[in-house]
Order: sequence, then structure tokens, then C-alpha cells
Amino acid sequence: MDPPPRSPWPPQDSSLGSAPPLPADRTTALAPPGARGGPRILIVDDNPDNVTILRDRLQARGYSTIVAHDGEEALAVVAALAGPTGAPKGAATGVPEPLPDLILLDVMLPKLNGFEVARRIKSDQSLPFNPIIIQTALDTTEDKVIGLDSGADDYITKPINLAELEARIRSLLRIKALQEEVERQRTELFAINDQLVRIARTDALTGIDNRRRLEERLEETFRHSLRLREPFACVMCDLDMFKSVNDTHGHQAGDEVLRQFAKILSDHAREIDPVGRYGGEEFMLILPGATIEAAVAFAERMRKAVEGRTFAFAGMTIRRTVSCGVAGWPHPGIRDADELVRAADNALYAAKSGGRNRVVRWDAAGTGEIGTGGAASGAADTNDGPADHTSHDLRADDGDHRANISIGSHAGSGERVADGGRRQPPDQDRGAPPRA
Ligand code: GH3
Ligand code: MG
Ligand code: MG
Repeated sequence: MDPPPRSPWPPQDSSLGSAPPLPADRTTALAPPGARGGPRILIVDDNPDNVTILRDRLQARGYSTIVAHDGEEALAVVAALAGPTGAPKGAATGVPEPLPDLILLDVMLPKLNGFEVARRIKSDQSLPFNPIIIQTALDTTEDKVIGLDSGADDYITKPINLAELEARIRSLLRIKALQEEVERQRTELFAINDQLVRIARTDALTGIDNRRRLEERLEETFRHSLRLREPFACVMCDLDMFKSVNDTHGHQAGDEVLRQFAKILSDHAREIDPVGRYGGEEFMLILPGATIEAAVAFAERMRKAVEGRTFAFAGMTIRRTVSCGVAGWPHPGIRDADELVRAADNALYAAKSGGRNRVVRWDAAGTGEIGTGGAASGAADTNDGPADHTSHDLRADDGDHRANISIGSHAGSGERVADGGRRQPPDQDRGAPPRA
């Protein structure tokens, strides 16, 4: 390919006239792809002859052009094309008008000089990268320094050599394309990262928080409550005799019951209450601002809802009950979020030992009373007859391992099943054998 014409521009005799004619084949060869909708160049110049020459030449090369005749108009054009956040805004017609891809900016302009225009455009953080080439009338180092310091990306001295100008435009447009690609990838990475964070915090089966997220939320809630001296409570729930759902109806039915159970919990919780799956068929609710009494009442409502509920899967109806352990802060026996969870877990253990389908409140001082309790055991499936609870009966462990839990009967019998009188923080109970 022949070197581009190197005619000085504007000609020294100021006969600006029209751009040097381009052979048709050269125009095509040099035109950026998609000439009609090619890159948009904003020409800012107060000299109509200069504007004509630049516009004709650039259009012949496949660029589209916009013209502003002074510094204020240049800023107005940019502002009109940019939405409030810099996104291209629809013009009055509703047709989206993209921002220019490059600004060719004269320095000597009425109202506002080119340095100031460059400075203002470049300091607007809401605008995307907008390459600016300043045209300096004099080939003085000072003008170039001021121009570049104002934020211009390149300069060209008058008289302008059009071939050199085109090369500088192409070079800056390449940089802009790279910049946009980097920005696109950055946005994509942010989106992927957000998605990964969501996945890392969500239980895949039920869509509610997973254990990792629950633990984060517990820490957050504990810090928040400590700072504001506000109470909060933790409710641990475990479906009763859940294994038999799998054994009788299959694992898919079990999964569906877990999903429906998660929905019951979410429906009962306030918006501010984190609800999550702690593991298996064990779920946790964190109740910011709730006293232990309120948390027990809440857990009891939820327990009743589950008891009265029929889970449906593939034409089968499945009934389950739930046991809950509740612990609240502040409590002298609970020093951190970990201890609160252990306390709730211990209370849950006692609810299981006490016959299931009940709510037990943890109280290290041994003065607590049963939150509530329901039927003596998990409701039988309508399809599989009464469940056999024998293997889940952990009552034998109570005296030794659950000494600081007081439980009794919701039915009002006042029965206290376990209060061994040992006063210890909940973490000392961890030696207890796991629930079945
Ligand atoms: P308990 O009243 O003592 O809690 O008895 P349980 O049968 O509910 O408790 P156990 O710990 O013996 O059994 C829990 C069962 O939960 C066993 C396990 O297969 C089932 N399970 C855990 N996670 C899932 C799951 O994601 N999907 C299904 N379908 N079952 C699960
Ligand atoms: Mg269970
Ligand atoms: Mg369990």
C-alpha cells in the first residue's frame, strides 16, 4: 500500500478549500470497518474552513463526525450525549446517540479554550475513556505540556498533516478499543465474582443461606447486638425422623420436603431474620433484636405450622414434625456466637431427647422452662404408618450431657426432664454423643 499523502494542513496560504481528493480504492482501503457507522469524531474548531476540511477528510475515511464551534458547545455536546452515569443517552428522538469515540480539539476557541475543555471532560469520572487530540497552533513545547497536562491524550501541531492526524486517530482508537475490552472483561469478572459469592453463600438444594453464610451472619449479628446492647436469638431446627422419609419415599421426596420446609421457615421469618440450612435436615434462624421469650414463641408458631402441614411429592403426602432449640443473648453463660450456637444445639438435643416435636429453651442457670412441646414424637407419614422412634431416643444421655438444659412439657404438666444442676457454658457440652 502506498504511504498516505503528507500534505501540510492547513495550507500555509490559508486557502483551506476542500480536502485533497482520495482515489476511490484508497478510501475503501483505509476506511475503518462499518464506514457509515464508523467511529464518531467530535471536531471542535471555530474556523469554518478548518471544520470543512477536517470533516470532509474524516468522512472520506469512513468516520462519522459531529462539530462544535466553541468550548462551551463542545462540553454541551458531550453532556447531551452522556446519560447521568455516562451511559449513552437517547437523543430527543429516542434514538440512542453514542458519545464520540475521539475528540479533535482546537486550543484557541471562543468562550472556553481547548485546555479547559480537555480538563473538564477528563475530570468527569462518569464518562468512559474519550481520547482527545489537541491541535496546537504553535509548535511550542509549552503548549504541548499544558495540553497533555490538561488530560489530552495526544497533540498535533498546525499546520496539520492529515496523514499524521489519521495515524494518531487510528492509534488512539486502538487504545480505546483495548481499554473498552479491559472494561468489558472487568465488568464480566465482577459479575462472575458476584455469582460465585452468591453460590458460596447459598444452599444449592433450598436456595437459602448455607452454613458458611449463617456463621458470617451470626458473627455480624453478635457484633451488632454487642454494640447496640440489643438482644438476639438463635433457633436450631431439626426435622424429626427425617431419615424415614428417604427410606420410605426415596431421596427425591426427602429433598422436596427439605425445600418445602425451608420455605416454611422463610415464610415465618421476618425479612431481617437470616434463615439457613446448617446441614442435612438441620436449619438455623437468627433473630436480631429478639428476646429469648419472643424467639421461643416464634419457634413454637413455626413448629405448629410444620405439624399441621402436609408435604406433597409426586402424589404422596408426607407428614413431619420439627424439634427446635432456642438460645438467646445476652446471657451470662454465653460469651460469643459460637457459644450461642452450641447452646441452641444443646437445647435441640434436649428437644429430641424429650420426645421430639417440641421447642426447648436453653438456660444455663437452670431456671428456664420449656418453650413449648407438642405431640410426643414425630408425626407419622400418612403413607408409612407410625414411625419407630426407639433408635432416636437419646434420653439416656440427658443427665450426663445436657445438665444445663431445663425442659418440661408444653402441655402444661410442668415436667422438668433434665436439670442436673451443673452450671457450665454450652461449649463444655460438646463431648455429648451426636444426635442420631
Ligand atoms: P431425628 O429425629 O433424631 O433428627 O432423626 P432423623 O432421622 O431426622 O435424623 P438422622 O440424623 O438419623 O437422619 C438424618 C437424615 O437426613 C439422614 C440423611 O440421609 C438425611 N439427609 C441429610 N441431608 C439430606 C438431603 O440433602 N436430602 C435428603 N433427601 N436427605 C438428607
Ligand atoms: Mg432429624
Ligand atoms: Mg439431624
